[in-house]
Amino acid sequence: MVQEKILVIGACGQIGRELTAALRLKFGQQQVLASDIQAQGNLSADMYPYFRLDVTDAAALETLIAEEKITQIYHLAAMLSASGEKNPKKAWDLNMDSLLSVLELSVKYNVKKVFWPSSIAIFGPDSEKISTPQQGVTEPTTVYGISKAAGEYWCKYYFDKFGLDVRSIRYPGLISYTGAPGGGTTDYAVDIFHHAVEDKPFTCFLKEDTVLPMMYMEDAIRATLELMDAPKDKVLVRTAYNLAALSFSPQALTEEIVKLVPDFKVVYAPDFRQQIADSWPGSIDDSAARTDWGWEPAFNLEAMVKDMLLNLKELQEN
Ligand code: AKB
Repeated sequence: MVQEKILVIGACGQIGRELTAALRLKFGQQQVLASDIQAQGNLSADMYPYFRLDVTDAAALETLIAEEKITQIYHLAAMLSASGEKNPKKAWDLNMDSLLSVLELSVKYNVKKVFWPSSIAIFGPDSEKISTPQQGVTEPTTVYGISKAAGEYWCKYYFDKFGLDVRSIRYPGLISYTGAPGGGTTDYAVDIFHHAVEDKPFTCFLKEDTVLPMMYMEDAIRATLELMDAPKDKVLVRTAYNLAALSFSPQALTEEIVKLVPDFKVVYAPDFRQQIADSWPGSIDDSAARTDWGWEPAFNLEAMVKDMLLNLKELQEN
């Protein structure tokens, strides 16, 4: 049996840290190579083996894939929705060029499986708002969303044309206590917890009634591993799977936090991210993922809030 050699690109990001750790538990520390643009200086010992990689440098990526005989790639590096609007061309170049390099090199070096994350950002103002279907109107209005929508079709193209086994999920907003997200519209739902444990009031950049689809990181990591483990013939969607767990507004999240941190206060000061949030769905129909590979979320809002506060308090105390 061939031993897997897995490359995680964007391993220092919010998903990357936890996915790298989960893959190392499953495949062994030395079998999973972490890579990111970050220099090695400040990395914790558990990030190794680690390679500094600028994923837009296709030659460096090729050397790494060839020399390390990579069999699977998880390509997570991207510029998210809010940062992308401040720097549209850079977001497009990073998000698209890197994906095309990964797809091209995976075919060239016979990489067996590729994971690439899509997002609910592929949907736009004309998409159905409630239980947004797997297939239907997308029409994204952010550069990030456009890059994810185009990327989905590139993934399908490489599957159809070259048989590359590339799999993808449309992640909702992800909530985690280990790594902070950077530059997203759903980031408020992580920042709010840090303020709550530090006994500081929180200023939310979205309106109190803005409902968005969200997911606890533990569920997102499990979904990713389950999709990648699914038999090839069960992965029927070759663009990206809709995936759902929770849908809540800043107000509903605050009410749940206040049950455990009674003095916690939130004020609302919507900024440019409100328009992005307003263009996205409130909830997602993930029946294809449930039917094809058995997806089922474990965390509801109450369980997630409890777990987040507990873990952040523990981190604060140590
Ligand atoms: C963002 O807010 O940009 C991301 C996403 C929903 O893909 N978290």
